[in-house]
Amino acid sequence: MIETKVSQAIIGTYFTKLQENLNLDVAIVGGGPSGIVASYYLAKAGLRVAQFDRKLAPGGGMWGGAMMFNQIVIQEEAIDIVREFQINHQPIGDGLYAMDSVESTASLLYHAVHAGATLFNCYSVEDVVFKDNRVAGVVVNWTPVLREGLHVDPLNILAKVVVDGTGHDSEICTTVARKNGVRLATDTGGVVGERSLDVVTGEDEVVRGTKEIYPGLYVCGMAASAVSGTPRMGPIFGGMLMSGRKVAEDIIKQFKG
Ligand code: 48F
Repeated sequence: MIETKVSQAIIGTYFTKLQENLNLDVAIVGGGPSGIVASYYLAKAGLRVAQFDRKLAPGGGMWGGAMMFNQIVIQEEAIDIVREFQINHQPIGDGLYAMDSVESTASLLYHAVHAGATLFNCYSVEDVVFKDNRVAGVVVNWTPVLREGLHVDPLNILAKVVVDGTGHDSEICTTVARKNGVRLATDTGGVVGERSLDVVTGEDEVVRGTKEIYPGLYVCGMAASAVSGTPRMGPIFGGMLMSGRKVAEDIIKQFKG
């Protein structure tokens, strides 16, 4: 009966996908633009990468443009990434381009999946696996379980490297520092906290702050700004894309020398 076949196909293929992703090279936490770009370049380099986002629709803060005007701005420095993802872009002068935020987000997601990354939505990463003073994986649960406050244990997914791409709250770095009493590679040893808006400084420093913040844990995107205490930048997205590419390049170097 087709009714049974539909259910069997969904259950069978879903659990195969989950089983295949229990031992990752890289687990990306957060499906914002920086994390998706990282997934794309990592998968393209042949690494086993999965990305976990707590929302139904990954994409983070990119879908909404600015104040729900669904356009974003990108600068010349990131235009090669925009071209790689085949996103339409309209020059607006001064080395800046405007792009449709929905098309941009959809293109990032499409290319990441086609490069070989696996996306898991509705997954909240509530903790990490921490072994021998290294971050060694993620602890995941269904977002609705956490929202309902149900007493249900999570599952563990091992990863040689974890990337915190959780945006403004830098949730994974915060959790690692708080739960394990360790020092992160920041001025204070903890999460410094994002500063108020300054576009030029913010865009430069988010890329500079994209790094391994603790053994086994990298940080990208707004999480990198929050951890290192650099300014936010608003709806210009070049820094996010370049941060995603940089974290991927650093990790690929670590794997392939
Ligand atoms: O914040 P977000 O879009 O990440 P980003 O790559 O990009 C930031 C920009 O969108 C924008 C900006 C640019 O100038 O300022 O804000 O830094 O997306 C973060 C994603 O992480 C998910 C969350 O649902 C969102 O989609 N997320 C956050 N914490 C968790 C998580 C968690 N613990 N587990 C799973 N997903």
